Amino acid sequence: MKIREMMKFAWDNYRHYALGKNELRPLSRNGHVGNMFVSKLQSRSINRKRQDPSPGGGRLRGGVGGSEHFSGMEHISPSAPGGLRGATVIDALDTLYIMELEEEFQEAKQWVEKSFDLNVNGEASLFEVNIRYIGGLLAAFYLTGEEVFKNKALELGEKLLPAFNTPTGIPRGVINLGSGMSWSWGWASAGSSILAEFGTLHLEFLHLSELSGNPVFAEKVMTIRRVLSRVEKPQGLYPNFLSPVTGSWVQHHVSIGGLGDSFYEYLIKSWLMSDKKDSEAKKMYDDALEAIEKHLVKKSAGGLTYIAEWRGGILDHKMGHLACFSGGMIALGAQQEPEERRQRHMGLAAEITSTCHESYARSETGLGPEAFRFEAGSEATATRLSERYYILRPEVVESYMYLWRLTHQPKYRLWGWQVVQALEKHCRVESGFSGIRDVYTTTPTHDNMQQSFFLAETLKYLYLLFCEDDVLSLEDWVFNTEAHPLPINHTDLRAAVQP
Ligand code: DMJ
Repeated sequence: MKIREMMKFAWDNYRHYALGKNELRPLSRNGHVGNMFVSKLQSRSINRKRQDPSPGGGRLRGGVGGSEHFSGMEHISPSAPGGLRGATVIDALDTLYIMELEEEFQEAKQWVEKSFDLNVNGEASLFEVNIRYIGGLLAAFYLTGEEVFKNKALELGEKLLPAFNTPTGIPRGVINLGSGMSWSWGWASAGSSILAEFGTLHLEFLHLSELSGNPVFAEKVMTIRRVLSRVEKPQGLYPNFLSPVTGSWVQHHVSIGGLGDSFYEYLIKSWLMSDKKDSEAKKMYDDALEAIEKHLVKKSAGGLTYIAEWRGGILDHKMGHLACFSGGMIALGAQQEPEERRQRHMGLAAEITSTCHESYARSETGLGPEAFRFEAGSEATATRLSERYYILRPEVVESYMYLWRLTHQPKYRLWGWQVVQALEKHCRVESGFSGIRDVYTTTPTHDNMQQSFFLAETLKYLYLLFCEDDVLSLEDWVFNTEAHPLPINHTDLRAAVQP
């Protein structure tokens, strides 16, 4: 009931001050529309290469600067006048429905019916549109059976297709939804596409094909699968940057956190969603996890297990908050394994989740930093000023939810409840919830942003942590990477599109 109250509070404030905008700014009591998900990158210029949708076409456009790496997964949408709106409405739909916030769900649905305009001429991140909008609409359709959600999801899916017109079929990261032109992020090395972006389409696109009867969506993601399964992998690892033109890796940075994360998640969930028929996805997941265990999993001097990042063979002993989803993923994937592997993977999942819990427990606020390091004298804490913020992210409570459901050890509920209390104390402001700039001070400065994923994921996973297991049972549903539930699919679309 407490978490339901938090959801109502977050929604009511968004609706009151920012309905139709992408996210609520709870301190200034307004919303923002452009630059979706740009908050922590505001100071960076965007340098982007724009390319014609036709293979080989392309011209350079604007901008200076840019950044090779950033520590998050919010893939900045370049300033986007005329872009998609209402991210929080779409992200919140299924959470409102599941929590039986009936009146609020109807408000959200009405906005989708009357005001959600897909005929926009703005730029958008292929990845974000897929996980937040298409994922949110599909989940709302599957939960309610309301055709409006299905139709909007299909319409939006069609608009994304031109991004796949590259020599390899690996899509580019940014698309203009009006013209269909697409290009790569300027900060991505040499016009490359990002593993966690083009590798996080499979679940939604299979459902788009199933619902429309049009195999084109499934074909697009199976082409990506083909490129990835054939390309040579250094030590069995998947680097984060791939050229959509040549299909080869552009830079050897490997991470289970930002830039890589949900690619691994979608391999195991593709297998689960296919009712365990998609054995190719399972094999790719198993092989990837084996390489991660061998090369990236480390134990600190103080006994904490973590997953390091890899830069051309050199380890960076750092874990991003984003990487904390992996405890839940590994536990989920362990369930069907032979006993020895199951136990080993459940042990690994529990240890990683415990390390992520430590990153929360070792801060003054009880909330975890954006990234934490394992260096002499510092374990599971942020050592750089720029990594001390918390933006209402879900990954740690996501792992608590999976570990609770799969082990029923009470500590996961206890840890989840501690997060609820910390959110109430440090992030709840008069008109919504806000991220904080420094988890190591109890007089935190707020960032004035109520992220849409707080409603889609953080509050949903917390709620599910305290529900009975049959509420969105893991036997029947897989959660996309934005926590939108998709039903286990009994049609093997993969077989349908293979020659
Ligand atoms: C969400 O949009 C998704 O979980 C994505 O996969 C990673 N980042 C955010 C939440 O932190």
